[in-house]
Amino acid sequence: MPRDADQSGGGKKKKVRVDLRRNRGKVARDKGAWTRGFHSQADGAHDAAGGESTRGKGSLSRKRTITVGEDEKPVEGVSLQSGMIVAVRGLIAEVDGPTHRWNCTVRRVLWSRLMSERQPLAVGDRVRFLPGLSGDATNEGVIEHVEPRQTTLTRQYEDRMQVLAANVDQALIIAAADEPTLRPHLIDRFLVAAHKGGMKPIIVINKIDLRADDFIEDVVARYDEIGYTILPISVVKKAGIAEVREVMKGQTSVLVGISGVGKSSILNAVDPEMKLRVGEVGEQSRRGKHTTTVAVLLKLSFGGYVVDTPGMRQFELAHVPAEEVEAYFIEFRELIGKCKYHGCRHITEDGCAIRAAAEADEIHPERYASYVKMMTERMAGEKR
Ligand SMILES: Nc1nc2c(ncn2[C@@H]2O[C@H](COP(=O)(O)OP(=O)(O)OP(=O)(O)O)[C@@H](O)[C@H]2O)c(=O)[nH]1
Ligand SMILES: [Mg+2]
Ligand SMILES: [Zn+2]
Repeated sequence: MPRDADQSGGGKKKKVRVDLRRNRGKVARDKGAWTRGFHSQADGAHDAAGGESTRGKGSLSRKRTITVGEDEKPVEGVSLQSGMIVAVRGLIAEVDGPTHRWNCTVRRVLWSRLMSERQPLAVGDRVRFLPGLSGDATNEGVIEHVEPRQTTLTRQYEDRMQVLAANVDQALIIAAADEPTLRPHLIDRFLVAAHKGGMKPIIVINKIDLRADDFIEDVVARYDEIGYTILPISVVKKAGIAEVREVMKGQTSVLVGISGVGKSSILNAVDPEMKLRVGEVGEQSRRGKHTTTVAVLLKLSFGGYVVDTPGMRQFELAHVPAEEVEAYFIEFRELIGKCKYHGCRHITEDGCAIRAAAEADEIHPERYASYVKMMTERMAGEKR
């Protein structure tokens, strides 16, 4: 996989080759009946009002005397319903059911188990819940069961795991050509997380109206050459929006990236029915403000679903063991097993095929540097 040698020199501005290719290897997965009845409104934010606390042994939890197994048998004429979590706000999960949206708390035993497994509920989780039994509380329920996840996008955040989205097909990793500064290492971290979680990554470089020089071209080329779909776009110039819409169509996607790269702006551009709040011009760069505050699952008017996430500053990969990291650098794969030593970590070892390829420019040196940085971090983390 040779890399164009002439892409690194010169600071002269020139137009980025907007080589937008079709999304390869689309997986059309049947989401099942329960996803088809989704509401299109994004804003059903009823917030935490009226929910039963999942904490404490107060009168609230004692009021419900019915116990329910996980077998969906009717309990006093009420059976569990299926739904998908579209937002988690504090202790309340908003769940889209077959007919409407529910505000659900979580059965305390289930909550305890999820916490002990360090698997809090996430947007995209498929759940079964007991609809509210008290007469007028028609949109309140209690989650009794969470289905095993097909995919997860996870990061470590302040000593705990945060699942940003569950059961999505693909992660759209959003970066900006500028404002905030493009950091390819961060793209590499999101790529590792997407591969670890079992979803297909697609890279989007927004704001090419602000910067489109050799550096941007090199970044686009390095991912394109190893087989990723990478889309250089501009919401402001309305360039590349149709291609983003095309990769999202019929899929469930999650948008990730640091604050201010334009995740919400992109969604508003691909689907004008969205009307998500976006940051004021210059707001993020001055104050580091986060415009989107919770992850929400939204229905796309042209087919498919998307999770808009709040931008994050860091992306810790504590859930990825050091020995797995090499597998998530896709251009390393054909060289794995060709190093002199079994169990080579590809950092300082003699006869390392991957290090040699990086030195020969066959693997992009910055990709290799990203790998070394993540490995060093992971190895230090595992010693602790
Ligand atoms: N120049 C330029 N600015 C853009 C473009 N796309 C978005 N912006 C601006 O970038 C800022 C941030 O956009 P948002 O959509 O709020 O970014 P976000 O990634 O959703 O941010 P968080 O919700 O905080 O994570 C806003 O001022 C947008 O108007 C673009 O293509 N070019
Ligand atoms: Mg946003
Ligand atoms: Zn090696």
